[in-house]
Amino acid sequence: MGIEAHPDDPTPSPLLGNIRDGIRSEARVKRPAVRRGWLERGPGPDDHRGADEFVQVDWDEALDLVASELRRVRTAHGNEAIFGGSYGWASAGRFHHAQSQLHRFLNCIGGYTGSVNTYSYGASEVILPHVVGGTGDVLRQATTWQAILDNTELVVAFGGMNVKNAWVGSGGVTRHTLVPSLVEAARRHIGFELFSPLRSDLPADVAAVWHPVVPGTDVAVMLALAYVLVTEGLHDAAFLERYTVGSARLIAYVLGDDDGQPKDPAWAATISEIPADTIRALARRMARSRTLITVSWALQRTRHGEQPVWMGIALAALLGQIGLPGGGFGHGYGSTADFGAPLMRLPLPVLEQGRNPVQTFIPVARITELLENPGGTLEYNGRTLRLPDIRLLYWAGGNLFHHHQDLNRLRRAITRLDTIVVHEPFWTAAARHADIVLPITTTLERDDVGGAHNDTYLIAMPRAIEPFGEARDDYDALSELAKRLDVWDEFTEGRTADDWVEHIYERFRTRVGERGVAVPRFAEFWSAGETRLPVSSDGHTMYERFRTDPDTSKLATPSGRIELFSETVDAFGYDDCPGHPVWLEPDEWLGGERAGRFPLHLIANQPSSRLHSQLDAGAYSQASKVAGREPIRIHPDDAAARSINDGDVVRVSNDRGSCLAGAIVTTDVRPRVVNLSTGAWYDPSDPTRPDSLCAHGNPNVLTADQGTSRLAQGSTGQHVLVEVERFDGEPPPVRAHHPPPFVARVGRSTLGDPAVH
Ligand SMILES: Nc1nc2c(c(=O)[nH]1)N[C@H]1C(S)=C(S)[C@@H](COP(=O)(O)OP(=O)(O)OC[C@H]3O[C@@H](n4cnc5c(=O)[nH]c(N)nc54)[C@H](O)[C@@H]3O)O[C@H]1N2
Ligand SMILES: Nc1nc2c(c(=O)[nH]1)N[C@H]1C(S)=C(S)[C@@H](COP(=O)(O)OP(=O)(O)OC[C@H]3O[C@@H](n4cnc5c(=O)[nH]c(N)nc54)[C@H](O)[C@@H]3O)O[C@H]1N2
Ligand SMILES: [Mo]
Repeated sequence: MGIEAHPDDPTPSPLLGNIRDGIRSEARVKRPAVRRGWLERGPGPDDHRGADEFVQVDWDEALDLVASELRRVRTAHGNEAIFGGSYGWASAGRFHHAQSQLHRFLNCIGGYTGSVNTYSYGASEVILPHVVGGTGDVLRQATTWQAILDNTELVVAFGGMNVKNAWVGSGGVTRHTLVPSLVEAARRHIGFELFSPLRSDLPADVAAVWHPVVPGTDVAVMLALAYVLVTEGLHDAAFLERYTVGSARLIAYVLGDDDGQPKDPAWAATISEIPADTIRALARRMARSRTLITVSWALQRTRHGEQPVWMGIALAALLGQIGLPGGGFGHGYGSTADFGAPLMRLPLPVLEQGRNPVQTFIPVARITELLENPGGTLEYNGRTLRLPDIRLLYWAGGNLFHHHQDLNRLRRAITRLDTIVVHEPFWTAAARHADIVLPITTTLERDDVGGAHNDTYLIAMPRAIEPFGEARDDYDALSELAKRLDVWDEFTEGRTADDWVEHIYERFRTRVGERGVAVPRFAEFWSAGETRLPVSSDGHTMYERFRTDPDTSKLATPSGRIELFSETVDAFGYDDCPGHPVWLEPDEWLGGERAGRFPLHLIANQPSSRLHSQLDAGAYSQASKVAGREPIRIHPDDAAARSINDGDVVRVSNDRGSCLAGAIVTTDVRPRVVNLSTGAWYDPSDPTRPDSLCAHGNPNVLTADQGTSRLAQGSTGQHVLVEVERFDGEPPPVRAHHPPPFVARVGRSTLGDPAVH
């Protein structure tokens, strides 16, 4: 098998280097498998999940078991006892999108308890509608790179624009353009001010001024910038008057009128370690330049993550440049590949999921609380959610032992369940903690059509290799279950997978046709291999129309304007997210009490060597490991104080858990900050213990499972306080990419082969 980049891609993604050997790794699920304890004792609470052996069974038996268990749970507890949130990225392809498939199936059988929002920008999804009336403009219609290159003079980037993140885009991306855009920006002498604990959040070719801010304190810096603008008369009062509400309340807070503490540069300096003079000079420069303020998604994946997003918008409003070409606010540059690309604004082929009759849901990152607290309640965005009693967890296309926080707590929480069903191509930790695992094909093993918002190509994705082992498509597995549960007609509508791919393409063709865009018929598209879609706007600036006419192009907020004070949010009465942006001390930060016990701030960001946990066994990801473990970057001063040398195995720990990692000593991270990215497959060295050391370096054994605030309840996985020490002695082996132990079934021996492996 060979992997080649698209000929039109100026800078192909190095992550392609994971596919070839990753896709056929030893970690593939070959046959359906059932956890031994579940097979012997039936459904029910069990603390052996993740430590038990598996019994391989044939597809018919596995499907019969899943179908009868779904029937039992539905009858005994109702459909709301099935959690089908099933969060995760799965892989590219519009039809075989695992989550859509599962949701459609579960809707056919009466519904499920679901989840809302994402781990990516869970806080933004809830705060943005209160502030600017929705998420679409900010997250889907950002100011394009063309507008930035042509107009912007200064980019103030909180969290930077790390090019490693732009190697991927949700749904896929054909042309990777962040690097050429940044290079061109540097050529045009656009200034970059990088606020980040990591220098690598902008590439070295961009001569950025690096402000190594204390993690979690950007809001203090933003408030102090606002303080300088207001006290020196540099803010745009006319803009505030015409386009915003609540600026007086925010300004009173900035000046310290209500709490006696002016949010001046000296105050911010003590919190953020950014010198007061630097803040003052920057504020003045921002006021005299066409300035774009960007906030990376990472900043809101932290405690009080609503605040940097809200305050970033407020700061841009004070400058009065929102809606001016290349000015204003941006949230996601350098977070994914499509950000700042020309706008397309076309519908894509989709698989309809149907309607879910069950009303219960959680904000996605509250999964552990849901399992721990049946019958309890959860505050969320002005509501009190009731937490149902979940008996069956059904996951397809995500890895909750990758994405969720405080994995030891999650492991305890899943012991209460009756059954966990996971569809997976690989023996990930999620699969290993399941009761029934169905082997699923990867993208390369099936026909599909690929496309993404703001990507200008629609791609035919013909099967490139044969399905591995007994792997089947999610669609096949669910169709078989649908047959057993008497909803086959409804689920399949009588179509094969191939029929569906053509069907969703043709429906897309009709829908874009209604907008005057002609694309070829399916057969022609399929044999050409791709079709190009027209770009609707290349030089777009976010909120241009609103700025031109705020009365006819009102925002969908209660006031129709940007809300710097929100009556709605204020009325919720949340002390962790009041009515205007504020500085709130996080629980885990270098200035807090907890730093006395755990003195290093760990940044658990996205990995540069893979997409989340996917294809971790692939060559590019493996080449990044240090001493066989996930690399942790540490400043020379912090390393020296702990006698840690480059290449050493270290133990990273706090009171929630511990893991091993391989040290890289570098001045790319600021002192007292360490960086261990997510995605090393969770590898408890003793799976029978609930708090076992992870031998491989998964930071989610350390992170806190706590919402951003009662408003959004988003994930806060980006930040955690830890201690790091050199690990002397023989480190336990990394076994995460081996399949779990298999045994032959005891008793009833209807099985074919006894255990292999
Ligand atoms: N500490 C910390 N944690 C984080 C974050 C952080 O910043 N810090 N970031 C968070 C973010 S933003 C995200 S988006 C999440 C990502 O979390 P996930 O999206 O859950 O992570 P992936 O590793 O992409 O998991 C996708 C899984 O789907 C499987 N898969 C692929 N194709 C198919 C298919 O066709 N069918 C089926 N059934 N399965 C398939 C893959 O093998 C893989 O195991 O992680 C979050 N977790
Ligand atoms: N290669 C690769 N690319 C990816 C992904 C992947 O897994 N691999 N995942 C994709 C997904 S699902 C998502 S949601 C996006 C996520 O996009 P982001 O959330 O933007 O990405 P991260 O890498 O988690 O964080 C970006 C940077 O923010 C900085 N940062 C963290 N905390 C702070 C802080 O308190 N202050 C400041 N100023 N900076 C801080 C960190 O240095 C970090 O490198 O990435 C996408 N792109
Ligand atoms: Mo994400």
